[in-house]
Amino acid sequence: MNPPERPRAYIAIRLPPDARARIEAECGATFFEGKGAPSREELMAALANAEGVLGSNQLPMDAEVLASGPRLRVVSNFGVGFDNVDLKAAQERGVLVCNTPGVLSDAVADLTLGLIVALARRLPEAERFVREGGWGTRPGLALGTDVRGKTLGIIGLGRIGIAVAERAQAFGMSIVFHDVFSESPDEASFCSYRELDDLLAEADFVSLHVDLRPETHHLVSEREFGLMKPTAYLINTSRGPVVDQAALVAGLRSGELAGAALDVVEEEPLPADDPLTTLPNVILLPHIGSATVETRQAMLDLAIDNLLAALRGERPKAVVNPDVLS
Ligand code: 8YV
Repeated sequence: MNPPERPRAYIAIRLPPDARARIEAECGATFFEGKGAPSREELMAALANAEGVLGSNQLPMDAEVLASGPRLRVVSNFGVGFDNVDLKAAQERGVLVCNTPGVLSDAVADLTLGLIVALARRLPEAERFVREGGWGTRPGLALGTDVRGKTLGIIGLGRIGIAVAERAQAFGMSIVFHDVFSESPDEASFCSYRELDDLLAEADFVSLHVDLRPETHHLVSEREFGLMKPTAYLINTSRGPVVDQAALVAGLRSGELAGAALDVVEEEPLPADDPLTTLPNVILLPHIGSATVETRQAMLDLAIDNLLAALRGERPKAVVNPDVLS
């Protein structure tokens, strides 16, 4: 009697040998071996006989791509965000969507506090000053500001937002938050709820921690920048399109806000000629919120766990659309 056919998976990110071996022990796997990510055409061709796919959350899992995988049962995102997947189409096709929540909250929160301090103490400017031969606090090297005693406004108080609040509390900040799902999350009794407009008017630092969905697209735009203090800073480690980038550039140029730190932007990679690159009061990072050795290992472990569990017909640890299971 022939052994049962092993499920087939397509792995759309480069993996270390041990991770590949873990997958191949249970699946017939095809691995993307190129640089970056597969093209749309490569992805659709690879999904033709795949039951599972594991990839970064920049993989365009829209309705057409999902339809190119008639046997597809699970999309396992290497990341917590899932805005790359058409959830409606996945639901209609009975495809599970999995992500990696929780394991990257500390890494993103650490980076967020790092950006708050970098903005407050003008670290990039000071670093450039030393490289150019400067030292001390020459008149042109303006002083920074204290973080202690300032107000941090967190938009989106989920796992990452709460991890940021805990860190900010230790830095002596007052924390206000706006969240559309809960006005009093248990873990955040030390934070105060604010309506969005009130948060924007009150905060010295505004940090975005929402997922990208239609309701949060351009959540912060011209009107919102007009409500912020001219001394306030915006930090975005969530998704680029949550911010109306053209309005941000205009606001930074006109002094509606003092500066910004962006780990994510509307078009990634950021075009070299993007106006943001010309602004001295902007810190730009290449989407490295989860980019630590330990965190990326934990994300990969969880993404593989999710993939293999789904292919075994078991409930994965982290499911975005559990209705599919019923
Ligand atoms: C990326 C992220 O997943 O987890 C997310 O949603 O945006 C990041 O952690 C990571 O950069 C891999 O693409």
